[in-house]
Amino acid sequence: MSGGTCILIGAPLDCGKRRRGCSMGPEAYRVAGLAETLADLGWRVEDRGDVPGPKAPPPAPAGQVHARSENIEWTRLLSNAARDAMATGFPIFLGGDHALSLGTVAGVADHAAAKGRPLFVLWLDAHPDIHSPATSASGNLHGTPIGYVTGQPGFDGFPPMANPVPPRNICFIGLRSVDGPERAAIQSAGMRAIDMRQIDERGIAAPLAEFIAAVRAANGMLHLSLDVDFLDPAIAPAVGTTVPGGATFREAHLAMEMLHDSGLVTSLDLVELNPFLDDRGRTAALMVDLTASLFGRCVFDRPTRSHS
Ligand code: EXY
Ligand code: MN
Ligand code: MN
Ligand code: MN
Repeated sequence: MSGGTCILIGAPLDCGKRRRGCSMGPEAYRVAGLAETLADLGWRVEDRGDVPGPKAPPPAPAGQVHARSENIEWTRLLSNAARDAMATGFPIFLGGDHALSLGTVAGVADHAAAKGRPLFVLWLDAHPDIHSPATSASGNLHGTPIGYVTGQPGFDGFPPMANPVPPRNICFIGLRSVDGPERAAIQSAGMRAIDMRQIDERGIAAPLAEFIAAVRAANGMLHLSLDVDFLDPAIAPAVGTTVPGGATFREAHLAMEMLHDSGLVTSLDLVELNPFLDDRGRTAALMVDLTASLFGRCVFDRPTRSHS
């Protein structure tokens, strides 16, 4: 897996929640050397700069999902950017908070549908982000992208999902903070939901390998959405929604290495980095390091499946 074109797209979306800071995420990845790291691995890198979306409005009153014009505009802009980038390369969206995935996954899903292939989504996150505006207690849109991309009702004003992702095509790994309505939604839809206890008991390799096998069997395309809070806060403090007991450095790298070897990943979100909360850039550096493992950095090469 090298020699293709990575397309960096800054998505400084910062209005999916109240705490500010994710708007500085795209530049932090650039300062941390993401483009140079990918080029060193043999990839052509095209940095398209930041999508010129609206600045974050003042925080909404508590309990109101940030389904306001700014987020709706971001969703439209990012789905267009995703569709466009998928046509010529491997888009890497530099967040920005997880509300950016309403648009990125929608656009990638449209591309996959045009190709006649199913889209699968791997959600590496402490949270399933499967709320809809009707179930969200916090009113924060970054807790709803999976609700939106699976076509749940309640996203009034947002572009309708033309190609909803089937819940069976979604795999959560790293869960350890799940609200009541989210648990109900996951269980009723029979979604793949790997919480940290399963990782403790089975390791990350076994459940991830099962999901990879399902994607391959379906000739699927795979969108990876990596939330900083998937990682243990001790190694990744720069995120506003830390939850103790996250993935270790090696669990995270093993996941990336396995995904690289699968050859199935075709798009990536890096989300929720808040440089304002970082410790001398070490979280940004770790996210770049993990991206390097996803794009082929390894000690010994292993046979990589032909890329989709
Ligand atoms: N489930 C909680 C809520 O909906 O407010 C917390 C969501 C955190 C979302 C971060 C992006 O992962
Ligand atoms: Mn390779
Ligand atoms: Mn998230
Ligand atoms: Mn999260």
